[in-house]
Amino acid sequence: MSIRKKIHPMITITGLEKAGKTTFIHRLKTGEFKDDFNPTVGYDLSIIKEEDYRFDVVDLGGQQAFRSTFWENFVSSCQGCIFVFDRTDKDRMELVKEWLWKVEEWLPKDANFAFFANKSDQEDSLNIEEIVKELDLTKFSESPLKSFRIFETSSVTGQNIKECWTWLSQSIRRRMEAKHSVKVYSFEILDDRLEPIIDEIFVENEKKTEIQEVKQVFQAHSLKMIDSLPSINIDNYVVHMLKKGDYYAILYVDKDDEQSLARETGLTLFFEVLSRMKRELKIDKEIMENLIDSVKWEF
Ligand SMILES: Nc1nc2c(ncn2[C@@H]2O[C@H](COP(=O)(O)OP(=O)(O)OP(=O)(O)O)[C@@H](O)[C@H]2O)c(=O)[nH]1
Ligand SMILES: [Mg+2]
Repeated sequence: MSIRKKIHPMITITGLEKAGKTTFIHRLKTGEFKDDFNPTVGYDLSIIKEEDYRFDVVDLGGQQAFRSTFWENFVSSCQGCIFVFDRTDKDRMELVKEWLWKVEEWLPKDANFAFFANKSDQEDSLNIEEIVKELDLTKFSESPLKSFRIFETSSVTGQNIKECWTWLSQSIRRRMEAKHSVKVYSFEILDDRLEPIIDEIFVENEKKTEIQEVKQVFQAHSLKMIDSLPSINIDNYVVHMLKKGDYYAILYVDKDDEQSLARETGLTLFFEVLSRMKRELKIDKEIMENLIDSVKWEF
């Protein structure tokens, strides 16, 4: 029995106003250059589908008002990010630097980060050495971000537009596919007196005996810690404790699985089961198994 969380990778497009973010998205989606976009107000979302994947692309407004309100929220939860820099914009280097490094700080450490030296078709533009120096781009070698690349781009000629997208989308896909799904061995829901309402084991035979033992050990030594500990390790398992209102959920997963994903998916299950309980729907093992199966990655 395994759970995979429903997720569509999100890519954020950052950069000061007029850097060329909206024009880039249009070029990427249509292969054409269009030069009369209005400044983006707030942000625009677009969907890019590739085989069975769906990428949600957030084109963020670059004006100060939007930078300081929307950016952090999107950037801090995306899988990939592009910072578009207009290489003819020589007078705003300090401001660009300030926001570039804010984005670097907000980004999840495993996200891919692409820097666009955009409008490369323009003659009067900064060369790469100048850009690297002025914006401190060499510092990315010390950044905790695992993956950073510079692209010289142009939405007029199409230079590096596809190449960058391929790099981003392929890296994100590879990373997602490599992520473990979460194996759920057992799931319990307890009421406020810690009495079980639901208690299911999703494995058979020797494994079932092993899990039963782990559950006994947990009950003997750790159940009383339920209000103070998020999770504990028992042998080859991790037991996660979740609370919502008057109810508790306990999730038994493999210690080799990614535990943040385990917690998130445990919560998804917990909410689903609680909402069924509220509607007074019966929940047996088969229904639990179907619920677990339904919490899959969906691209
Ligand atoms: N020469 C040239 N001009 C570009 C390029 N990309 C965008 N532009 C022009 O730059 C201007 C701003 O482009 P937008 O795409 O609207 O900029 P933006 O980053 O979305 O701006 P905001 O929505 O205000 O944040 C437009 O006049 C575009 O035609 C490029 O690669 N080369
Ligand atoms: Mg725009």
